[in-house]
Amino acid sequence: MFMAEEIILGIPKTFHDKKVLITLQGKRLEIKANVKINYNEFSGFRAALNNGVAVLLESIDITKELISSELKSLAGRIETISPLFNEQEINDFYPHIKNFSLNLAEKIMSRYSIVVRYNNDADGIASALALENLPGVFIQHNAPIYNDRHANNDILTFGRSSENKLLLLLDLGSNEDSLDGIMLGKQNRFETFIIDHHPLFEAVEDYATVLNPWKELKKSDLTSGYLACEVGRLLGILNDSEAKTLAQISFAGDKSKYLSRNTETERFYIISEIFDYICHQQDNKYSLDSYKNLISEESNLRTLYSEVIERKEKMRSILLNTVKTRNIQEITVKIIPLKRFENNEEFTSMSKVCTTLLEEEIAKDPEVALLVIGLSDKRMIFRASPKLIEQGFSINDLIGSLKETELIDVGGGHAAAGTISFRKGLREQLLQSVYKHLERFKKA
Ligand SMILES: [Mn+2]
Repeated sequence: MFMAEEIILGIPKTFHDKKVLITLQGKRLEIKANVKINYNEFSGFRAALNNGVAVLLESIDITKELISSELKSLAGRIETISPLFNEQEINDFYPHIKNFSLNLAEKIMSRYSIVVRYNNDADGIASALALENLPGVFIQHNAPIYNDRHANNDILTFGRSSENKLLLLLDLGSNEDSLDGIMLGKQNRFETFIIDHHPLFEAVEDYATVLNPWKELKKSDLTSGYLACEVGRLLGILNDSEAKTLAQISFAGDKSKYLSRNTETERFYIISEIFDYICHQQDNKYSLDSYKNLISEESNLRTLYSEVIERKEKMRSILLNTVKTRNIQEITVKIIPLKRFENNEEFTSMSKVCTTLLEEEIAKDPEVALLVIGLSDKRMIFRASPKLIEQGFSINDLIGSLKETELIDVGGGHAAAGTISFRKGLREQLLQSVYKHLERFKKA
């Protein structure tokens, strides 16, 4: 009989003191489930036994009955948990988070192989950190969509086995342009779960289990990082104090109304800016662990933050010299030629360039109705000021109307931010369509 300290299959504690059948080097063994089992990159489960020797477990036999009884007790425990933050909107939405968590728990208990793809920004990273104790492979996803190229990649890398596979998309996947990738995954036995807060393309729900408050709230303030923190808490793999930190980093990163900047919260804004900065570096060597370590390393934070500030300064001076301004009705449009930045190795994130200009302009005049457009031969990045959004403007609507021109390949975003890509040569035509949309918006 093997015995050890800890466990378990991504849902720590739930199987504690249960007897579990395993096959170990060809032998069937019954063990107490208090064995620390770590999932190892799809090669199998590794159990650290109490003598300290790691053994590869070939299979673990967990019966349907065991799972359903565990799910029942998890459901009971979840019933008693209330949200991290006591807000009406959150309380109303909370049952959706509980449901999603139970669905996810069932897959984990059923030993699905898990691939987690998290968006490359502070919110995406906070989401991944909230769920890092799930037994799976975590991959930073450097695109706002999950398309068929990504799906093919996952099918090639992880799809050979006949096991059940789960793809968990964090802070991405809800939009129309992700539908094909998700469908392709489904045809290849990947079940997709999504935690996201970008505008939801409802057909995605036919192919994936989606946690996204957009449908109910039509707003993105409940960030993916916050939602993932609640899921982590409900599953018992994240404690409240870590959850609070990560949720607030995600609020800061996505400028959610649930956090405002003051001396007490400054720290979260600094961390989110650093995450946004380092995750875009071309030779990004940051693993989830190093992101996590940064949160508690005061001295590193300061060094990195001064780098961020320095880089922003440089960006500012280039911006001031290159931006073109025009006015359409009462809307100010500022156009940034991205070429100037794309050739500069320091500025790997063009979206950051656009956000920086937006923030600068809002700092100068909080009441400015401003649309920032980052422009290159193949893409446009949009950022809208709060005042413009207050007037009813939405970048998502703008992109919708650009899609009607059939000039763009992919595009998506929320009210305040979005990106489109298109073939070379269509830039001027698209820019005219943007102006037309702005004129129509003003008249409406
Ligand atoms: Mn987000």
